Formats: sequence, structure tokens, C-alpha cells
Amino acid sequence: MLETQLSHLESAALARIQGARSPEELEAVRIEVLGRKGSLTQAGKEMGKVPPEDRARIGKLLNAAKQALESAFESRQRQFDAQALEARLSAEWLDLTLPAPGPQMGHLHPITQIQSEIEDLFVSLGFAVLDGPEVETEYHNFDALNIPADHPARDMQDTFWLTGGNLLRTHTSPVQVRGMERLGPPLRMIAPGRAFRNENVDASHEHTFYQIEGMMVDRDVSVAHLIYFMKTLLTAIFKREVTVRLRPGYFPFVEPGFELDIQCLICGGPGCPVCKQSGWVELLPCGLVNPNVLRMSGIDPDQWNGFAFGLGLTRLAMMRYAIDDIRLLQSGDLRFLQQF
Ligand code: FA5
Repeated sequence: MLETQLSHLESAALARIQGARSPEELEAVRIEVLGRKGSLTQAGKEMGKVPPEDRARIGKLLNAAKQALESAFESRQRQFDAQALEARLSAEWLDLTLPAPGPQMGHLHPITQIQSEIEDLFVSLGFAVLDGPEVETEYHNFDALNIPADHPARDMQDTFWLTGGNLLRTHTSPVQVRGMERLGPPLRMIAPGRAFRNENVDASHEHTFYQIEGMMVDRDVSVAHLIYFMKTLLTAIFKREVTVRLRPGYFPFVEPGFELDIQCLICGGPGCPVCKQSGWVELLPCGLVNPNVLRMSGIDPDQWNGFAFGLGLTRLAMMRYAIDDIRLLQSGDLRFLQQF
């Protein structure tokens, strides 16, 4: 009797195992059949009623049914696991044969690019590239350049004063002084770097901007030498004919002093905010070194003379790339910088 019951129970359970549509449904069937109150467990409890001579046989059948069902559960569970894995793999599918997106390359800032070009040019002409401190002494920034404390020329450059008489250098000219002090004559040097002025910022003025100082001290240096080097510089940078004008300029550290302007390359002459509607951009103040400046740095002006210039590197970058607002250069805006 129990024999038939067992065989029905086994085949019904096997059918339900195969028919389970989810791991949850399978688990429910397992509890119903093999759980503490499950049908097979209940059948086991009936063993007491089986006549002793049949017990061994029925017991074996019971064990066999239990094992068969357990392995059927396991294999159905493995099917579900395999399906779940398959579904996950197809969802997380990754094509390892696709080319990887290339690394994003950065590049040098346009000002740095021009600075390097100018350095290369001057090194090829026998100039040393010098560096000087951005926090300067009043002496190097002003006094040693023939601008004593009460000199009106100090007002030409609005200064950020620091404590202890120091300041943020208002131009790169103090590096001339440091170059003369350290290296003595004859001397050919350039000094690229930042300068700081307490100015109102507009399309052509920044509080922090770049200049390149240049100086040559030798015997019998003339304005002709100065003009030769300035022309060589501008031709190398613009790689085309640019219209320049030289007019007298006043700087206490040069005599005679000049302002070398270039015709505005943004508007081509008629006037725009960059050239303040004048058609010309001040780019390269220069001149022959004032004998007082040589003397203060320990160089005998009867033996030596020289020229010096202070190129506005930020303005030069604007002219070269036709940038109509100086503020863009230090904005850190990648959409702007990626164009260079
Ligand atoms: C000077 O700074 C002198 N030291 C230059 C010099 C050196 C003259 C050696 C003679 C001999 P100036 O103040 O004009 O001069 O500035 C030089 C250049 O720096 C200007 O022509 C301009 O191109 C640039 N510049 C000046 N102020 C600013 C500013 N606020 N923003 C951007 N560029 C500026």
C-alpha cells in the first residue's frame, strides 16, 4: 500500500520539480515534499505501521525516493543558477576587442608655447635664460633701475606692496639687475616671467601678466643692434610681415627709450577694444641702458653699454592668435585652451 503511495508521491514531486518556473517556486515544492511537514517526511513517519517483515524493503524504497528527489531538486536548482548567470553575463556584456578610447592629451598653454619659441630663438643668438623672484625687493624693482622712492615714474606701475618693503614685481626688469650683479659684462640674457600690477582689469589689462625681459651689455652696443634683435624676434614670432612703429618712450632705466608698437592684428588698424581704438598695440618698450643703471650694478659705463627690452608676452600671444580679450588666457576655460 505504502509502496504505491510512495511511487505516486515520487512521480508527482518529480513532475512539479520539472515544472517549477522559478527558484522560489522550486523552494516551495522542496518544502512541501522534503520539509519537516513535507509529504515524503510524513510518509517516513508511517513506517511504524508497516509490518516488520516489509520494513527493510519499504525503508530502502523510501530512501531511494528521497535521494532521487533531492538530486532532482539540485539539478533543477543548477539549471536556474545557470540561467541566472547567463542572464547576468548577457546584461554585463563587454566587448574586449573594441579599441579603447585613447588617453586625453593635454598640451602647453599658448603663452608657454610662445615663451619656449622665444627662448629657443634667443639661446641660438647666444643669450642666457635667467629666472628671478616674483616677490622682489624695492631696490631691485625700482631703485637699481634708476627709480628712487620719490620718482614720479613709480606711479607708472601700480604696485602690490608686501610687508617688509617687499613687493610683487611690477615688471621683469629687476632680473636685468640680478643678471648684471651675478654675471657681469659682457652679458646677453632674457628673463621670461610673471609681473603683477594693481590695475583695473579690462580687455587688454590683467593684474597678472607675462613679460620677457631682454638685455645685452657689451662694448659699443647701438640702437642698430637693438632694432636688429627686435626685428628678428618679431619675424620669428609672427612669421609674416607686421607693421611696426618706433616712438620715443620714457623709462628711467633706458636712455634713449622707445616704444615699439605693432599694428593691431585683431582689427588690422581701424580700432577695437584691444588697441583701445588706436589701431596700435604697445608691445615692446626698449632702449639703451641708462649709464646710472650699469653703474649701480657695478658695471663701468665708460667701458660698457647695452640695450634692454621688456616684451609684453601676454599681449604678444593675443596678437599672434587674434585673442580679443586678455582675460580668456588665464580663465582656465578648457573650451578656450583646447583651440591652441
Ligand atoms: C615695463 O614694464 C618696462 N619694464 C619695460 C622695459 C624694459 C622698457 C626694458 C625698457 C627697457 P611697460 O609698463 O610699458 O614697461 O610694460 C611693458 C609691456 O608689458 C607693455 O608693452 C605691455 O605689452 C605689457 N603690459 C603692461 N601692463 C600690462 C597689463 N596690465 N596687462 C597685460 N600686459 C601688460
